Amino acid sequence: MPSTVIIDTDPGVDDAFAILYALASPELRVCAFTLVHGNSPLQCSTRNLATLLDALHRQHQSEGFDSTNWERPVVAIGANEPLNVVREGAEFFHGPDGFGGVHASHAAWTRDITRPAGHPLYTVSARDGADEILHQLRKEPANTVTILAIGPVTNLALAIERDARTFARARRVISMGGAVRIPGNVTPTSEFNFWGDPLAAQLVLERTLAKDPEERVEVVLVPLDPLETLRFPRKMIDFGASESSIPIAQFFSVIARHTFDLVHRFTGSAFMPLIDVAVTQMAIDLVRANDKLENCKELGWEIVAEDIRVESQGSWTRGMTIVDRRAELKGAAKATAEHIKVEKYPDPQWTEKTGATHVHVCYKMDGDRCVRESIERVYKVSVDGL
Ligand SMILES: [Ca+2]
Repeated sequence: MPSTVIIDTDPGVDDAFAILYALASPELRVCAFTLVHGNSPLQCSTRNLATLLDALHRQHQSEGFDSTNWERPVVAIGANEPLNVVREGAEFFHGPDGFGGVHASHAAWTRDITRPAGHPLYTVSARDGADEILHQLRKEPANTVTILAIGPVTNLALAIERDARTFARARRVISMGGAVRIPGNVTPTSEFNFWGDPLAAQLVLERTLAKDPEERVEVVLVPLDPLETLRFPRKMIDFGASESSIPIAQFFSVIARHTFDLVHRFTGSAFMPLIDVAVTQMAIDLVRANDKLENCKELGWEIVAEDIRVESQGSWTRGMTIVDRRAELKGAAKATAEHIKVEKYPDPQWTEKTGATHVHVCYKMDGDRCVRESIERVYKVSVDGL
């Protein structure tokens, strides 16, 4: 049985590939996309998803794929602002429209989400993103829907605020966010998604230890930490640039070229971590692992439960993921709030404040396998065949 997922996204370049990988994977059934501000403003997120799904439709047509049996996921337009900070995008990285300038260079490809939708690959919801998340969680059996959060988690926080108990019907949240043991990517301390809505991130992580057990949600965090091993080759761009290539590779080549060029210019690397793809990989691997996080070890994941808190205010540390490592200095194996309490650490500012969490943090993954499998499924060729 495939695992049902909601993809909460701010479609930039890596979201695009993560989405294509999810839709190409028999382990997953995507029931909804909820759109959020992030890499670019909400209207760009919206247009990018519509344009991406239309490119996938062209791919299906080129394969003679019959979409009459395609179970159309619903698309819901969500939050256009973070909860307590001013929105700032990542146009620098993902291009002026979040998709490498595709809407200017290939305007004929541009689509938008319009109501009522008549697209073969999706329907449009009248609900906003947060309500759509709650609607799907009510509709599906409890503990069966996983939320894949690959943008700032504003929609998730709003859903929690509206109905925490329904939100807790989620099987788990898999969130790309934070930089736990390493520096950030948008500031020295912070990763883009958590920086983009730090209060929402903290509120989502706090659900792991909600006072009312009926409101608790498991959260798996994929931070920047494991992603140096996620090396997507520039060959993907060259492969898609050929006129004879398949439509989806051509499309991805156009939207991702700017970002690959940028990474190459700054780091000299011909590889790029398409970060959000790791979340899709975790969702797929959990199906292979019979839904058990501990079984994911055999698939190359190193997962540690930690009390992670997100700085929602700081002038220099906004969005920073904080773990108390003081007990480690004292020779203890692990610095959980629990552990420190036992030792009577005189520290009410940390241990007695609300906001502690119990998050499953992925510190290592098999990046090579993720690159190989995702390219094979989306492009239908092996990495060596690119
Ligand atoms: Ca994203």
